[in-house]
Formats: sequence, structure tokens, C-alpha cells
Amino acid sequence: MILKTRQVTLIVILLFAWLHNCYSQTAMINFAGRDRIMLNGNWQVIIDPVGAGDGKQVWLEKKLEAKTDFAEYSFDGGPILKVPGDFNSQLCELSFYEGIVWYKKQFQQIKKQGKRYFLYFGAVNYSADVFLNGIKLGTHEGGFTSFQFEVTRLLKDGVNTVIVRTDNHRIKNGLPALGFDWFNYGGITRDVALIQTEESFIKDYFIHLKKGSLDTVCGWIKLDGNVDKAEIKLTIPEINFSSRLETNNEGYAEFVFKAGLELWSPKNPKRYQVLIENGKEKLIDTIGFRCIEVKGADVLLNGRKIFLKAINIHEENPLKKRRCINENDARLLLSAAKELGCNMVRLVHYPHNESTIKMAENMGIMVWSELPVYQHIDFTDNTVPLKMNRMLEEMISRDKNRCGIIVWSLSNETYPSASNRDKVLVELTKKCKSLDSTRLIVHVTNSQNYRHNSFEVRDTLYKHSDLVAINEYAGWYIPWQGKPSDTKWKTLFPDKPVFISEFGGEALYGSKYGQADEAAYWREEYQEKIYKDQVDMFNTIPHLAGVCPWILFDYKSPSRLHPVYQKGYNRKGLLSEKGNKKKAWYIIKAFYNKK
Ligand code: GCB
Repeated sequence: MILKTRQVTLIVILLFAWLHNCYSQTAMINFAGRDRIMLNGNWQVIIDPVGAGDGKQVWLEKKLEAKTDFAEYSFDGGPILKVPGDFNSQLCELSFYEGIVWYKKQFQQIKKQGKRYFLYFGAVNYSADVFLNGIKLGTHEGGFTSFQFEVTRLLKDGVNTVIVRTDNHRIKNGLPALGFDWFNYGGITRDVALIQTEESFIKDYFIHLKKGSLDTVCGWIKLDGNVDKAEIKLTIPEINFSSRLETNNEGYAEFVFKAGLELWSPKNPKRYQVLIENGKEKLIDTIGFRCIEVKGADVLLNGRKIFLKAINIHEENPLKKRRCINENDARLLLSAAKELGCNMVRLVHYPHNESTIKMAENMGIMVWSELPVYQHIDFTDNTVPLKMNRMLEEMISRDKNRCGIIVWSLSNETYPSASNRDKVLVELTKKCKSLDSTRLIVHVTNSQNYRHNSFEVRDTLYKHSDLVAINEYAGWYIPWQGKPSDTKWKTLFPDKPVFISEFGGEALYGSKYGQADEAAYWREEYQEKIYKDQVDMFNTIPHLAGVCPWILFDYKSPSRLHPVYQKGYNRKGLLSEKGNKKKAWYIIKAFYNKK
């Protein structure tokens, strides 16, 4: 049988697709610095509540040739959604939708000789199956991290079609799993782009202060492509540093050098322009240098004890009632945190947008970044640790050069009774250390006992956490067990710093109905009293290194069912969803002012 050229090409393409038909790649870092065309804007969609599009092979967009041909789907004539953006807030019929939406975008491209091409996604919640020109590139699971596919061969000169099957169904072995207390915004929620690189390009690098040092910079650079001993130039013009590095035959080079640097801190968020050159390619980043560590029971920033004045933040624009999608959204949240007097934000409960983290760093706000390992995780499912590892790699890969991030938080409120929990999370901690040992690694739990006016902290997971990070809702979910200022503490970890990672209670801004001292009326006075009592209680905590109220703004959570006070909102915000300051705001502001 003689195969024609077209058939051979098709076979090569199918083989290539088959080889790549598993998973996405971890995205190259420094998205903003890349040569790219943005594929944001209008995308056509098909809403597919029962998964019928799989059988109909929507991604093939079958051509109708004979008069008898028809197709029971079409992107043409259907709704249009904006990318980046969640689908729930864009079409009222999708308000509470958790399911499949097919997205389609066409773009023109002329391939350049000697270049490589990558299809990049900032985030798709929760899973994404990506097709280019009818061929499946692969799958990505996890709603909050970036991923890419190399498309050098599949990309055509002229019109190209990307189709993405997004699905935000909750799944038992997902991260997060079935139950979570925030809005499950679905769809292509972050940027999409086609990135063009040289044959060999700078895929990844880590440039930071050596652990424990204030004047030694170290790190590595990794090239991708055909790179048998390449030369890379690393420059920090402001300190007159320049060095030529030679990679090994896998494109990897390490470096270490002494430098007199102004260190990054909330008071002086100094960052330097850093240039990495690989032949024709020049990548620019803005990198700060700081040292974060725990010594004894203290948290030290650049060798000095620091109190973490934090606030919890979900990635939601409360005014627009949608997922944050741009810098204005990030500015709204971070400026409110600044106004409260914070020096840190805990970005819960999943990795937030890269640009938010950069903005925080620029504003002098330390960042706590967290994996969506939240409450009801099934640690007995074999696939779960693999997914955790993958998300951990993706989170650290994207943000490891952001000096603003001082904490990798690996889990929140997992249950000590959950089979296999410790085994899986200890392994995850080891993996995290192997990827990045320069930051604090933390697990948050709420498994402490609180009775007879005494907290007993005994979760063995804290052995593997740099902070004893405690979520406690004394005064709300559990009534005070005595005078807050007389609270006693028994802990299995007396030598570690304690961080109160969540506390608070609900209040409906401006509500005047009912008794101010009864929880059932959601009065601001009640919330305010919780905060006053908490501040009194903080004085009783040995080695308190910081606190973090739950939460900055009221936020959407469909599990909050009270028709008068909640209306689908978690009302623990210090600010209402319209941005009004509740009475408790002023308690924390005063507390942070004094600290
Ligand atoms: C928690 C969770 C947080 C919840 C909060 C609450 O412990 O970590 O995600 O939303 O309590 O409001 O109950």
C-alpha cells in the first residue's frame, strides 16, 4: 500500500496527538515576559449539562457535506462568553451551574521558521480537555494553576481553532473535593495565549537569597530544547552584576554569588530588574530578595522578628459578584487589606492569579499561598496524592521567584481521623521542601479541643508545619468557655510560633433588627464583641506570631442558606460585599495599628 503525503501527515499528527493525549505540561514561567498573542476576549460556547458533547464529538465540528447531513450542535448561533472570566456571572442561566461548557476560539497565525509554539492557560476550573484543529492536546485537572501544550506541529498557517471542554462538577477525589465554602466559579477564568519561543528557550529559573543568608544570591536556570552546553547570561544592572553561565547537557545551570542588596520588606518593597539571556532570547523579571525563617518560636524577616498582621482573602470581586479577572479586581482587595493595616494576605484556599501576587509584592504585602487541599479530601484514593503533587509543582513553579510569598500552605482543616491523612501530607511536605526550602511550609488545622476555658493543641500534623496555624471560631461556632483574657493553652508544640489563621463570626452590615447580643440576629455588635474578645484572648497565646481574621469581604457561598441574613453569602467579612466597613473592622485596625 502506498501512502500519500497527506495520509502520512495525518498519521504523524495522530501519532503526535496520541503521544500527547494525556496531560498538559507545567507552564513555562514568567508568562508576562513572553512573546505571545493573547487569545482572550470573546469565545463561543456550548452549554452541555448532560455531557452529550462527548458522544457528538463537538471538537471535530463535523463538516456538513451531503444534503442529508446535519449536526445536533453548533458554536455558531450560541452564546458568547468573555475570557478570562467565570461563566456563572456572565449568563443568568449559568448562575449556579456546575457542569460542562465547551469553549471555542479561532485565531490566525503564520508559523515562523525555527520557532516553537505553546498554547498557555492561566487557569481553567476545574478540568480542561483541550483540542487544537480537531486533535486532542490533553487534559488538565485543577482549577487554579497554569498549564500549557506544545503545538508547534499541530499549529497551521492561517486559521486555527481551539476548543476547550471545561467542567466544574465537584468530584469526590478532586482538590477541593465535594464540600467547600466558596463559590465554584467555572470556565476559563484566567488568560489564554499562544506563546512563541526560540528552538531552545528559558523554561524555568529560581533566583533567590540562599536559605538563611542576607547577602548570597543563588539559584538555577533551566532551558528547554536542544541544549547541549548552552551559554546563558544573567544580569542585575542596578548592582552591576553580570555573569555568563554554561549549562550542562540538559540545559541546566546553577549559580551563587555575593551581592550587596537592599532587601525586600513590607516597609521597603525593593525589587530589582533581572535579565536572563539565552542567545536571541531575553527574558526580564522583577525580583526582590528577602529571607524568611522560623528561629525558635519567632518568625524572622531578614533576621528580624516580625508579627504577621494578616487578612484572609478569596479571589472574588464582591462588587462585581464574580471571580477576579484583572488588576483592578486585585487592587480592590489588596488596597482594602493595606487600609486595614495588614502586612500579609492569606490568599485562600487555592493559588490566586499571578498578577495579584505580583501586585501584593509591589505594595509591600507578604503573601500566604495555599493548595486547595481543603477539609473533606479522600486520602485513601490513590489518585489524590498524585493530583496534590501536580498542583504543588504547578503552584511553586509559577511563583517561586515572588519574594512576597513567604508561606506555602499545603492543607486547610483536614481531619486527623481521615485514613491516610498524615502519610499523604507528610510526603507532600517533603516534596514541597525538595522543590523550595526557602519559605515556611504550613498546615492549617482546626482539630484543637476547646473546653474549660483551655485550648488543647495536639494535631500531629503540626510536627510538619513551621507554624502552628490554628483556625478557631471561639465566640461564634463555639461559645466562649470562660473569660477570654483567662484562656489557657496546652500544646504539644510549645516551641513553635502560633498563627491564628482564622477567627471571626457573621454580621449583616447595618442590620438593626433583634438583640445586639444574640448571635441569631447577625448584628454587627455581636461580631464586634467576638473581635474584642479575640483580641483579649490573643494576649494569652504563648509565642503568637500573627493573626488572620476570616475574612476581608463578605463572599458568595451557596451553602449559606439563611434567607434574611445570608442570602447565599458568608457574612464573616469585615467589609460587606458592597465595601461597607462593619464595626469589627475598626477593632482589627486598632489592633494592627498598635502591633
Ligand atoms: C473555616 C474554613 C473557611 C470557612 C470558614 C467559615 O474554617 O477554613 O473556608 O469558610 O471556616 O466561615 O466557616
